[in-house]
Amino acid sequence: MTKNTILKEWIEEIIDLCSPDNIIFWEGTKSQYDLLADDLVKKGKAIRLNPQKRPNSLLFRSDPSDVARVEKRTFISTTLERDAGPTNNWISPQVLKPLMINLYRNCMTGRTMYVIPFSMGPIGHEFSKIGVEITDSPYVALNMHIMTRTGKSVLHLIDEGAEFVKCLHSVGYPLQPGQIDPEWPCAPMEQKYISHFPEDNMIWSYGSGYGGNALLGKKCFALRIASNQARREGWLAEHMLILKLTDPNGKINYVTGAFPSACGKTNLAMINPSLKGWKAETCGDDIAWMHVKEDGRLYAINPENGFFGVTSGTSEKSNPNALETVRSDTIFTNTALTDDMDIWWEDLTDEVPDHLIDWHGNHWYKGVSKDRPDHANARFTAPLTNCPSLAKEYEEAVPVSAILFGGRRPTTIPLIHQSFDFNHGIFIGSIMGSEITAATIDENIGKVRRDPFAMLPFIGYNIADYVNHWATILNQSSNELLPKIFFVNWFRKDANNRYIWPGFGENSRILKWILERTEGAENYIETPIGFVPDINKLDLSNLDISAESLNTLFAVEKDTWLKEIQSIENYYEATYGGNLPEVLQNQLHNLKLRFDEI
Ligand code: OXD
Ligand code: MN
Repeated sequence: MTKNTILKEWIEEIIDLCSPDNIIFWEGTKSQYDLLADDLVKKGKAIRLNPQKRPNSLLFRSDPSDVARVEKRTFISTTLERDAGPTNNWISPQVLKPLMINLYRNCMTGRTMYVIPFSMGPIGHEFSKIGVEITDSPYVALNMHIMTRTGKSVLHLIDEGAEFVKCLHSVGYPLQPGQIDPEWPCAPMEQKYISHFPEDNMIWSYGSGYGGNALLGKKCFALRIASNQARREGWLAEHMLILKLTDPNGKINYVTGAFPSACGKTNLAMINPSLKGWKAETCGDDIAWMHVKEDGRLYAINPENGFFGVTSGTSEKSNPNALETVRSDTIFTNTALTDDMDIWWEDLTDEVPDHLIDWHGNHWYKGVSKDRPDHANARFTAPLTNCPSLAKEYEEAVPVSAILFGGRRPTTIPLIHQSFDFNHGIFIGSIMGSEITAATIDENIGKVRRDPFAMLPFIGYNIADYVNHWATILNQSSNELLPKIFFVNWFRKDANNRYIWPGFGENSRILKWILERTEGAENYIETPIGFVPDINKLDLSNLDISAESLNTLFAVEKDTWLKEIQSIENYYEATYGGNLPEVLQNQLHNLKLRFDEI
């Protein structure tokens, strides 16, 4: 089994507690994956897609109550409530552990327990971390096989004494003899707990089988627990894509980017540049672990081994590389099924099929059925190596030239601006967010929902400490050597409520300007909020865009910004109260002064 006594004892403890019928050690082989996939197809838990169209691919349909991450059931359990901070749900470990132990008692009866050793980051890499997930969900085992590096070579490191994060997961649906197992077992909402114990390097998840609630290497480990490890060890665990850019002269740069959901993070990670001679390649689409190395530069590595992407909105126009990525060897969850046993989702094709099986498993007819046939949070799980734009450096820590923060802001924020320095960049990260639109039923239309650093649901400790931790990174290096920090907003609208900027491949024009800035080009004008492009120095070749549109895209209006400053102050007060980090106090103060001067 294993020579590591900590692992051995933990497995025995969980067997005693959860009483599984069988135990399987995940060895990470293709044959083990195929065997389990076949078994699930045979049992009616998964559908094998047409091998001619979508080789080695499966479709799963979840319970309608279990379709996304559940933030209200996600907890940071620290001894002191203060350490979880104002943005997390907190329960004392003294309360939460006994409560969850009661739930876990005999919860794997009638089920097989999978023990999955996994590495976040390439196995044995200096920046990688190890975990072991114990789960009673075969769906989780298959997904973890794609999303992480698993199997014997990880176990070998654990045998040699490597530390690991204990990740315990159960769908929370024990089976009594003769009881029929539903297609997607899970527990009712009030029994779901996605719990993190950063003081013990431990994750306990109960009651959900979906995505980030259950694939514990991803948000739970690589962001919430890792952000704690990173704070202790002096690095950053961030919700960021990593993109490699090669200019027409062959010069290579890497940028990372944090965007709230629905801002096109995966699309940017797989961008096809419209600018001639430019090449973009993907290192990661969701998570970056970043360390300052001896040379003073910040290096980023993708801890994941796969993509767990939203299907909705992914199309030949928005992201052809993603479509290529899911051609084979992919798990789909909650997409629709076509008559020829392939998958379909809204936006996949212009032509909507006449008949589908929807994500509930029911017949769906074009023009007749009322609801959409796929779920808005339907997902694909695909290996990184499927991606045609994957950079050859995807298993390396790469030096970052620029960090992009973004948001969906129809007004106020220009298409692009650069912070004056690293601390000003931290300020920009702290205020990012998206404007609430009519698409959401919300009385706050027009107000901004802040999602600092795109990490609001993922910071595993007190947000004030998190911001202060970012500021300590500057002490490890200097403004000159650290990445330059930018705010991009692809979503500025005109007076007729139309997006002004064409987006997608045209975003390469902005990436070009950003890289020129990182080399100190005189291609900007200074405004109170930072540097915006000098329009004459932005590459707009072969782009049909009016001077008026450009003016709106880069406008920094004093009146609007005075309102924005008021909104930031209100947000800071509501979130941090008297605990506002000094770096943010100073930056806000300086911003006000700069506006006073014009
Ligand atoms: C994700 C998310 O699933 O950010 O990546 O919610
Ligand atoms: Mn994400």
